[in-house]
Amino acid sequence: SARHGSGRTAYHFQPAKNWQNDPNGPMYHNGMYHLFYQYNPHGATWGVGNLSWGHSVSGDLVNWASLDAAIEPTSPFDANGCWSGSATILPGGVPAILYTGISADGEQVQNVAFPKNASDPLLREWVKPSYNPVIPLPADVPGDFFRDPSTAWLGRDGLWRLAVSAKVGNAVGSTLIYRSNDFRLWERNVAPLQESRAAGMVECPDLFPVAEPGAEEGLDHAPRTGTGVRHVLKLSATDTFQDYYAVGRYNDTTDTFEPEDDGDDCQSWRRLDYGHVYASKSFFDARKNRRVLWAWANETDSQADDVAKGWSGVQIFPRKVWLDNDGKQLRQWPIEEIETLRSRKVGLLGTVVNSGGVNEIVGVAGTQADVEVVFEIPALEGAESFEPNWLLDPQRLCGEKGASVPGGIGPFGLLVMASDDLQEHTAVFFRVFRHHDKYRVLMCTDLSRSTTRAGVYKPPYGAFVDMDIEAHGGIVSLRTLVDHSVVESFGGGGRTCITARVYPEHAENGNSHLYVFNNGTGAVKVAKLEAYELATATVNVGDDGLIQP
Ligand code: DQQ
Repeated sequence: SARHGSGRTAYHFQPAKNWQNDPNGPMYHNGMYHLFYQYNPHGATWGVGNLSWGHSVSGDLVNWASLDAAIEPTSPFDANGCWSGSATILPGGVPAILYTGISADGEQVQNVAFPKNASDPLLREWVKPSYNPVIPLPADVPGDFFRDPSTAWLGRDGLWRLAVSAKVGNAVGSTLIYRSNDFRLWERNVAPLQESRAAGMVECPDLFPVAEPGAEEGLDHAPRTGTGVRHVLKLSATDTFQDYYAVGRYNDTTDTFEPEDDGDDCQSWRRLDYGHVYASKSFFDARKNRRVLWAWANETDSQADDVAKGWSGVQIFPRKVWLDNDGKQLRQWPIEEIETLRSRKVGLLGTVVNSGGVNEIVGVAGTQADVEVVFEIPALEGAESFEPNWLLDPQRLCGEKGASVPGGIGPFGLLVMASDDLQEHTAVFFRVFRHHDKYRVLMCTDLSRSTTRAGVYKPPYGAFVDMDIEAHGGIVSLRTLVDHSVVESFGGGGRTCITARVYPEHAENGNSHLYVFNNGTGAVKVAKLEAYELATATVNVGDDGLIQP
């Protein structure tokens, strides 16, 4: 069908057609979720000058109704585009939007917008006060390097703060703080929140507090006197087109952020996802007391393909994020509402996959699936030994030691989006190495066989899973969401995430298979496997009746 042709997704967020990029201003307000997004209403490419804020609402973060664009480039302070920004719920419950406008002069400035009618449950119309921009371009920042205001928060002194990305002077990836007592007049703090001197320009800053290690609830931005609260700073780096985060301490007096275990350059921090996502943004979901993350996953076929199919770009399935027990890394997990889409289920329990084994998981449609596996390694001693320089480039290691290269323990994992003859498949797998007296777990998504089509980007993606597999009894888990052209994987309980876009030829006609495989020398046990077929969600197909707060 047209819906599923060319990799169109069934339960990931997409507008009905055209280009989308960054998620903007996600929020929960009056029983309704809102997602805005960078949208070109005129076509399937990023259109300089016509970026608008697309707008959709949902009662459950799964099914979405599309509304008219919330903000369009119609004013002198945004005539050349309405770029990324964030929502803030003001005291009293009325939301405000802060966003970057590309002015009639081509300069990046920060603007504010408010609901026209705050009692409209869908917040359909937004007004841009004529006093915009609220933050003009500073004298020491070039005109095209000042953008992406964050959600604002109140300090203990009663002043608002927001973070915004800038290149200050020469090639400094700075995140600036502005303060205000009325949300209208903003003053820059002398010190930046953070500087990544080795990075050219950073974008889309997201600063948020996290609960104590291991606690899964989210925190809002309420001012806190406690000293125990850690914060996470996420930055998107233009040099690498990747999202990085550090766990650290935010000082609300100096308005500065210090990573706890990482250096100053964000490009050396952990990545939110070791696949293909960018410009992520989180929000506090007061309905379920959790922090939810969105991110853009763009196409990896050609621009001509995008024009032909009439759309480009998806959002990741929303993820809950929290601080791991180790206090150092985030854990990410698909929000539980995905379970409302689960239909057919098949499972395995205690199956041993011997060396060279490829077991098909029969009974669920392999194009829309949610697969959770718990692998158990009976004997870790069989692990290959690890060469220290491999630490530097896990992605390369995944390329050299792909799914078909035998090892000691692993490669073992899943083959998804596989054709009848296995000519096409995407491999998501682990390999375990011994490094002195420790074990290292490598996670890979290998796209080299994902499609027989030419002109598609098919890299290996990879990263280590920061966990002690020995202390975990030789157990490592994998969850993979498959949605036509999206393969989104969560290794080690969401410690390492890899999102990939795939364009298998065979899937155009429907039939796709799922397998568990093991190309290691040692046997691997599937302690538990549950695979669910997922129903198609209602995503921006215009059925407003479905959306109930
Ligand atoms: N995309 C927006 C910018 C942002 C960039 C423009 C990140 O505001 O910096 O579409 O993808």
